[in-house]
Amino acid sequence: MVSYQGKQVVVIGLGITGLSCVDYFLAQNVIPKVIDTRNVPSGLDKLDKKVPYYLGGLNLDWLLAADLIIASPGIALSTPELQQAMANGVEIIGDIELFCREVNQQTDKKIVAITGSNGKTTVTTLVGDIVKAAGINVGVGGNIGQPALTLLEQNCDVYVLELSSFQLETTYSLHATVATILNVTEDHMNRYPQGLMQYAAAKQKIYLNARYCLINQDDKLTFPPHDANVISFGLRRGDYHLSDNDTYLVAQGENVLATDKINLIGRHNYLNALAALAIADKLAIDRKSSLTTIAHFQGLAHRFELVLKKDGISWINDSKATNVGSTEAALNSVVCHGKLFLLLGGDGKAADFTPLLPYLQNRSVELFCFGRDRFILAKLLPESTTVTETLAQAMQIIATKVKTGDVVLLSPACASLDQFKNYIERGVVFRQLAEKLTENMGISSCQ
Ligand code: UMA
Ligand code: ADP
Repeated sequence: MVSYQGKQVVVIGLGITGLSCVDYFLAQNVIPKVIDTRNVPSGLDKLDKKVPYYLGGLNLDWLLAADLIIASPGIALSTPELQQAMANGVEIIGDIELFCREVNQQTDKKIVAITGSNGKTTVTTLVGDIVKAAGINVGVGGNIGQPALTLLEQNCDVYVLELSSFQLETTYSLHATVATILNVTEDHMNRYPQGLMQYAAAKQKIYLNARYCLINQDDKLTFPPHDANVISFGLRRGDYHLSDNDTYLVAQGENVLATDKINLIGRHNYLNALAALAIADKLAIDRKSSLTTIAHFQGLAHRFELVLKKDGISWINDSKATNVGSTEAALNSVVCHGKLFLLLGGDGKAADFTPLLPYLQNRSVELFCFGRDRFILAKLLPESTTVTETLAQAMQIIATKVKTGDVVLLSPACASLDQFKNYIERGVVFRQLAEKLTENMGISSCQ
């Protein structure tokens, strides 16, 4: 274990990351101090009684007296107090840096590091499944919801980490066997006032010291800034790509899997499958085993998930589409022989929605806009839009209009937090309403 004995350590953030850091230090008898700007942070009741804490603001005296500050991903490095501590020479790192320093001590361990604006959780889960199916002891964590430090006790041979741009900002010692940026489209612009390039630069840190960099051939922002050992995936080009008409996954020139044998739906998910296969190949996992896992992978809930097909009407829950890029992917993938009823809405995080326009024009589509940014969204296609306050109101109206061949797609392009606890709750509401409303339809059509 890397030793921090004798150091004054301050952990900022008392969420799941902060708690995992506190546990890590307590295990080596270092008692950190904890700060959270929230008055009642989520992890407070789980904090060990012997750990001093300060809530409701940043305690500058503690910060300036520290040897080491561990910043949780939810706190921006640009926060003035952190800038002041940095200027005073205090080292500031994140939980992923602590994790990497530990793993780097053991030469036989491998890290797969996955970032991107969209598809991180899908690819991370799929790679984890592939590695596990190959009989290798694997730990899956990071932004996916399992703090990386909690994986250390499992003593895995391969760690598959989903990393956010926030986590990468405070990471310096990552030496991934394979690192990838799946794609870069606008998100979290509230944390990146200088715009997309600043956000992309944070993501680029994933490639530092990587043995292989897996890039998206169709997205220049995923290319490493320095000379690197590059492999690529893409739609029609790259080492791993799709055949014409998207019928096969092609790996190094060979058709390896027919897409109609894959449970995942949507072209973006075929790209995710290609990325996962490329990673698995670089981990020297038996190709046949990887392809079997890819074919059987069911996908994750709330991500372009067909939750109901009844009376020829498809209801697709893509509640995890919390930015414009993910809704673009859904619109690119949705197959609709009738009318598309698209539900957009929530907190747009100051995004520009106009990239959605080309996917909506010249198509039989009706928009239903709800939530905080409903009026901004309604400007996309005013003549074909109904504005309602809530998702439920929108769905009530849709239920009176849908016919066989139509698709109802919740792919909101916005965060859910203005009206829901999270994207999961929003997706559950959509599914339940779809079931309830189609139940009524069934009764009326029988009468
Ligand atoms: N916060 C404060 N004051 C503080 C510290 C945090 O107000 O002093 C706020 C943050 O702004 C945020 C919330 O508290 O709204 C939680 O922040 P945190 O850093 O304590 O978060 P954790 O609970 O530790 O969860 C974090 C990731 N959260 C964020 O990056 C905001 C989780 O990703 C991740 O699963 C977890 O670590 C384990 O690694 C969530 C996320 O939304 C799912 N990530 C973003 C995304 O996917 O788009 C990047
Ligand atoms: P993340 O962890 O990056 O948020 P998820 O796998 O949870 O990614 O998917 C989030 C949203 O992005 C979902 O709406 C999903 O359908 C969409 N999505 C998944 N993969 C891609 C991709 N490769 N490109 C664009 N959108 C994608």
